[in-house]
Amino acid sequence: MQPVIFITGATSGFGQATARKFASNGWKVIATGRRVDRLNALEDEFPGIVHGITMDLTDAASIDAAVAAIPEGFKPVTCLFNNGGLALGTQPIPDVDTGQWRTMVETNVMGLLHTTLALLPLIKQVGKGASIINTGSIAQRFAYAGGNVYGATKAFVHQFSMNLRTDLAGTGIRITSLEPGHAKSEFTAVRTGGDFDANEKMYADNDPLMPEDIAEAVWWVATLPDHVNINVMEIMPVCQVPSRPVILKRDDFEN
Ligand code: NDP
Ligand code: 8X3
Repeated sequence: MQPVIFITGATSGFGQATARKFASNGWKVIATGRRVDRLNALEDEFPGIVHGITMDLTDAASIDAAVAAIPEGFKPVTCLFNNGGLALGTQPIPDVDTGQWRTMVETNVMGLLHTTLALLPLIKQVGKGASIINTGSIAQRFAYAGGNVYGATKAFVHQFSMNLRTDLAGTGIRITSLEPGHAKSEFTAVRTGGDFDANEKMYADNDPLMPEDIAEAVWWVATLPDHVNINVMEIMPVCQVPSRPVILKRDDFEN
C-alpha cells in the first residue's frame, strides 16, 4: 500500500516543498491550507497523487470536516506534517496587537492540537512506522525582541511534541519537533502584513535555508527505519550563528 502524508500549510514554503518531495517519491499527499487555487495547482501538478482539501487551522469544525473528507484511497495516514503556522508582528511588548497574538495561538497551538487529535485514529491504523512531525522553530529556544508570542507558541510545539511522544508510547508512532531557523518562504511577508519587498530584503544578502532543505529533512525523518525516532531536529543555515545572551550597558536602561 502506498504511504500517505497529510500536510498542513501545503500552499506555500515548507509545506508546498514537502508535498512535492513526497509526491515525487512514491507517496500520496493530502495537501491542506486555505488557498484553494494553490491546492488546485498542486493537484494539477500531481494528478491522482496529491489530493487538496481546504482547511482553516483556526477553525476546529473546518479541521474535522477536512479529516472527514479524506478519500478512501488516501487512508490510512502514515505521516502527519503539522506545518501550517505563522508569525504576526515584529514589535516588542507592549507595542503589540493582541488580535495577532490570538491568531498565532489559534493557528500554531490550537490548530496543531486539533489536527493531531482529529487525525490520530487514521495514523494509529498504521501504528509502527507512522510519524507526526511538528514544525517548531529555533525561536522556541533563542529569544529575540518581537518574538514574544510567536516564540512562545513554538516552545509549546516543542514541549507538546515530547509529551505526545510519551502519551503515544506503545503505539509505534514516532514524534518529532522539527525546529528550523532562518528560512526563505512567505513567512516574512505574512509577518509584515503582506510586505513582499521586506520578504525579499530579509534574504537578499545571505543564504537562508530553502523550503526544499526542510522537505529533505521531513523526508529523512519520515522514512527512517521503524525503530528510529528523531525527537528534536534543529536546523540553521550556515549564515545563522547562535550567540551568547546580550549584555546591556548602564546607559541602555530606561532609568
Ligand atoms: P509560509 O508563510 O510560506 O507558509 C505558511 C503556511 O501555513 C501556508 O501554506 C499557509 O496556508 C498555512 N497557514 C497559515 N495560517 C493558516 C490557517 N489559519 N489555516 C491553514 N493553514 C494556514 O511560511 P513557512 O513555510 O516558512 O512556514 C511553515 C511553518 O514553518 C510555520 O509553522 C512557521 O512558523 C515555521 N517556521 C518558519 C521558519 C522560517 O524562517 N520561514 C523557521 C522556523 C519555523 P494558507 O495561507 O493557504 O492557509
Ligand atoms: C522562524 C524563525 O528566527 O525568524 O520561526 O523566528 S525566526
